[in-house]
Order: sequence, then C-alpha cells, then structure tokens
Amino acid sequence: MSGAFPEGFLWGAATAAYQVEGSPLADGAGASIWHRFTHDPRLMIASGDTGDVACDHYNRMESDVDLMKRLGLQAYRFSISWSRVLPDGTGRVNQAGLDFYRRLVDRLLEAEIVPLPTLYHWDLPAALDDRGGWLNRDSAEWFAEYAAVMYRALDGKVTRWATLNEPWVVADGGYLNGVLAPGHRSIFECAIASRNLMRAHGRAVQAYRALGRHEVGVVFNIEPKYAASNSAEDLAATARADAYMNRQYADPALLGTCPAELREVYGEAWEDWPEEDLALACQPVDFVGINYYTRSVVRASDSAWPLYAERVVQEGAPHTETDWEVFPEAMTRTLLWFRERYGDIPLYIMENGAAFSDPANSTGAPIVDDDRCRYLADHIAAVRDAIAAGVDIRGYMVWSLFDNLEWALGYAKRFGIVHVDYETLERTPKHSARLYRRIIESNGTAIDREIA
Ligand code: PNW
Repeated sequence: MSGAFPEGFLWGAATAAYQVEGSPLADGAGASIWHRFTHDPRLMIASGDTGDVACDHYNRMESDVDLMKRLGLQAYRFSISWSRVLPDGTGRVNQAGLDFYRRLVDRLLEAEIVPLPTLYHWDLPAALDDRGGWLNRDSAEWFAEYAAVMYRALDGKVTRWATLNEPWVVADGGYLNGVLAPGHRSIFECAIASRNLMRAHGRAVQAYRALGRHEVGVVFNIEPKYAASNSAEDLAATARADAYMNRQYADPALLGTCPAELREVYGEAWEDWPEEDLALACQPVDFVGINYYTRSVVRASDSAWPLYAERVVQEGAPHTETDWEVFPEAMTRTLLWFRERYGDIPLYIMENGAAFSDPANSTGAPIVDDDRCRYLADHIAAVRDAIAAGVDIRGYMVWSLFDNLEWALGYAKRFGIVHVDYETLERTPKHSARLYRRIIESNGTAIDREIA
C-alpha cells in the first residue's frame, strides 16, 4: 500500500430516488415505470416490495441531511425523479416536485455538503413508457428537455451533473432480461434502448453546454472480466462479456465507436450505428463516474445465450449477500484499465459497497457490520493504489447511505452504512458509518488500521 489521497478528495455517500424517497405520487408527481413495475401483479418483484414508503426520505429530507452532516459526509450523490418534476415526462412542470430538489440542494449547501445529482437512475416517467420509452428515438429530446429544466432550476447551486446511471443495467435488466422495469425481454429492444440511452446522454450534455458553466458527466458500472483459462474459447467469451457490459456504453460516449464484439453478441438484432448517432453520443464530458462492486471470472458456454459466456463461481472466496465475489484488486485494475483505454479523464467512484446481513439488532444496540467495514477499507485502499499509479480520481461515494429498496431484490438486501428499521423508519448508523467518518476526517489514512 502506498500513496495518499489528494487534498480536496471528495468523500460522500450515494442513494437513488426510487430506492429511498417513498411517496412516489405525492404533490402532483406522475408515476414512473418503477412504480408501475412494483404494482403490476404480472411484473412486480418477488417479495411484493414497492417504493411506496422506502426510507421515507421524501418526508424526512431535512433530518436526513442533518444525519449526513453528523456522519461527516462532504458530498451526497442522489438522483432526481423525472416524473416528480415532469409528471408527463415532457411539457408541464410540477413546481412542488421541483421544490423538493431545490430544498434538498439548499439544505445540503447550508450543511456544506456538495450535491451530486444524477438525472436518470432508472425511473422513467410511465407516461413516456406509454410512448415507447427508450425504444422511441424521441427519448433523446425528452431527456434533454427534462435535463434543461433541472439545469435552470439549480443553476449556480449544482456544479457537477451526471446524466445517466449505468445504462447497461437499464438496457440489460429492463429490456433483455426483464428483471427490472419496464420488464421486457427482447434482444432487439435491448440494442435499440442502448443506442437511444447514449443519444439521450449526448443531448443532455449538449443542453448543459448551452446553459451551464460547470461540469457534466456520466456514470458507468464496470465489472472486470477475468478469463477462466487461456483457451481461445474462454478468451473470446471473456472479450464478449467485457464488450457487452464494460465497453458497450463507454466506447460510444468516449471514443465514438462501438465494440466489434457486439455484432456477434446481438446477432441479427445488431445494426451499425449511423455516424450521426455516434457523433451525438460522443460529447466531451468533464468527468466519468465509475460504479465498482465485483469482478467476474468467465468461461465459454454453449447454452448461455446471447453471450455464450458464463460466470464461474469462485468457491471458497468471500462473497457478499448478493453473491458478488469480494475482490478489491480488481477495482485498481478497473481504474487503470479505464485510463489506459479512455485517456486521462477525471474519475469519481460514484458507487462502491456491499450487501451483508446485519447481526440481529435490538433497539439501541450498536450494529456491528465488520464485513462491510472490511469491504470498504479494502476497496478504498484499492482506489488509493490506483491514485498512486497516476489515475486522476477525485472522489469516492459509498453505496449506500441507507439500507434501501434493492430493486428486484426488495428490502432484504442491505447495502447501507446506516441501518433503516422498516417498521419505525428509524435510522441507526452502523459501525461502518463510524469507520467511514474516521476515514473522511483523516482523508483516507484511517484505513491503514483496518487493512493492517
Ligand atoms: C447498482 N450488475 O446497480 C445501482 O446503481 C444501485 O442502484 C444498486 O442499488 C447497486 O448497484 C447495488 O446493486 C447494479 O449486475 C446492479 O453488474 C447490478 C449490477 C451492477 C450494478
């Protein structure tokens, strides 16, 4: 372990609107595809959980910001619910919805916490899904219109905007595997939605250049793929998996190209992007957000359509409650790879964290989450290694501030450094929150005691 975090490195925590806010239809908000997904008996998530209450952050925002302050956070990454602000997705603005985010940002600034909003964390207005959602080429214009409303409303207060969170998850989970909203299963739709998402990102960056004076970027999930063997089959399968998850969106946005392997992955569903779509997706950005959780080891598989690649479970290795292997070195590798491939762009870790079941908690008792403490310390050390190797990393946001609705997995999987009692909605900082405060106060050096 070597090096240190640069002065001014930004330490924070992240959430997303549908996962924490609750009150999805309050004060004139329109429904989102997530509201529809969790309430439609033909779709809905297995547990029957919904975002109707979630962490009730919508009603507890002020005291939640006070809690962030007590935890020592320097930044708060959150997302904006598009259909709170534009109930129909375009057109009429719902002032009450907009006001919620204005109040949140004002409260954060008063507390000297940097607001880091993301415009799209998966909750498309249902009214736009009725018009084809991300399958409609007009979605790029819809998104730019919404983005411009937000840029204007928070001008001078927000200095760093993210357009999309994890377009890969949106397209793969929402349009290919059907496990996330809107719950479709079509490889043709996955290809179309992927392209429109990146066109929308490009239009939102253009809209920012026309209106804003600060920074705009995009957030990608990266899960490095390790080949299970050096056989030609496994190496090719690993390249397909890597292209599909890690390069499918970053290449168009940052290089203006599409990975060659995608033609093979999508087969007859593949269409070369016209030059104008590549040009639109590839707008200069001021930063890239990286979400890192795990790696995967990949081997070829004749049955695993459409990638013909499958994950090899690493028996005996530590895993989180979401069955993700704990493998911090891969985070350093990811960050080095990213700079190598895409150049020296300022990076923020916009998500990193782990679901572990908390030991039984009687009211008031401390919540000892040693597994999460270890995970965070080891991964923050991995970020430090990447910085020591010269990667320009500006900040780290832990996922998540709160236990929250883990999408299709419901409330059972807890990622928070703050425990949420879903009966009383009481918040209780876990040991990891206390550790994280020491890490922040020491600008990272407190991890040395943990990783020794
Ligand atoms: C991220 N994968 O999702 C999301 O941005 C969060 O909203 C979510 O709660 C968090 O990770 C924890 O799951 C991902 O399968 C979901 O590679 C799945 C993957 C990656 C990211």
